[in-house]
Amino acid sequence: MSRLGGPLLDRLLIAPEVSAALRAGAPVVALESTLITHGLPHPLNFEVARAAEHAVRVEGAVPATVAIRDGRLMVGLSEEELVALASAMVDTLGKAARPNLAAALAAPGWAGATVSATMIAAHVAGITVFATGGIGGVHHGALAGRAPTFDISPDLEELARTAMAVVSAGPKAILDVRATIEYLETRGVPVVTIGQEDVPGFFSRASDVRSPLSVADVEAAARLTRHHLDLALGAGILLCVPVPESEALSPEVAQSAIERAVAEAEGERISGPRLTPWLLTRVAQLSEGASVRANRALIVNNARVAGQLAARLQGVNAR
Ligand code: PSU
Ligand code: MN
Repeated sequence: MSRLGGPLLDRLLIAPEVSAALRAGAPVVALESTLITHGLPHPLNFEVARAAEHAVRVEGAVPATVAIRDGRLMVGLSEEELVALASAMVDTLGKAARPNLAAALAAPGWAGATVSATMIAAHVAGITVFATGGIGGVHHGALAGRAPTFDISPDLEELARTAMAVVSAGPKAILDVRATIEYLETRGVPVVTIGQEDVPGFFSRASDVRSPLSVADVEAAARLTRHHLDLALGAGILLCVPVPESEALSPEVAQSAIERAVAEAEGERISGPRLTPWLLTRVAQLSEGASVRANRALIVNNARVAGQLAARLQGVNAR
């Protein structure tokens, strides 16, 4: 299996609790931080980050929220650090992914780690389970129309090259979900949905996209993950968990807000790394906060499932 390391190892700052857990072979779950810095409004972002860490702990695993500060890839944040990250002004904050990792590490201050940057840090640290909200993917218009934008998230390439289990509620519904799933197939990334046949629709449980693989429960997901990682193919595995029923949006409500937001973004020529945060914020306004409640619920739920998965992978008995 390809393993990052070397110089990047020197950039890691692993929290004492996390490194003790890794040395002991105890379950650890990495959590990303762009949803804190760019995905959710303050102060909800802090509450959600803390609730996600708590959900991991309840399952007997140690949370390791990943972020960048002053040239270091931090793996595991203290409560004070989480407060500082969550309350920093968004225009002072970078959004670190593989393509701009060097720039983000060279800049002073905090940056949120997207899925790709978090996978890199977690992999170097020796963590195999990671929870996010929704992964990035193929944006609408990336591949179609007269002037395709080619806006495809580095998350997908990272999943193809870094061996790790990523727990999500599917690709974010602001994306072209069907194209995203096809892209992952092309790049050799297994996509496994837990508990239903379709890929979850992020804000809603349903989508009209069939999941390439599905399993009944976390136990079965853990077995498949173990098999996949043991083959050392190099790629990650994407596990998809539907948003909890109580906070799920109906597909119609979600779809109409998303369609309008996507059209407006095009009209305003929003592009690049700004696009995803812009769309999430706009969908929140158009759904009168319902999308944010769904986002919150799915992030915490994914952290819980990732905790269960990590415990099973480390051979720790389920509660
Ligand atoms: N999940 C959420 N909210 C988010 C994200 C995930 O519920 O904001 C972030 C992740 O960090 C992911 C990023 O990597 O959005 C994708 O950004 P882009 O489409 O620009 O690659
Ligand atoms: Mn992009």
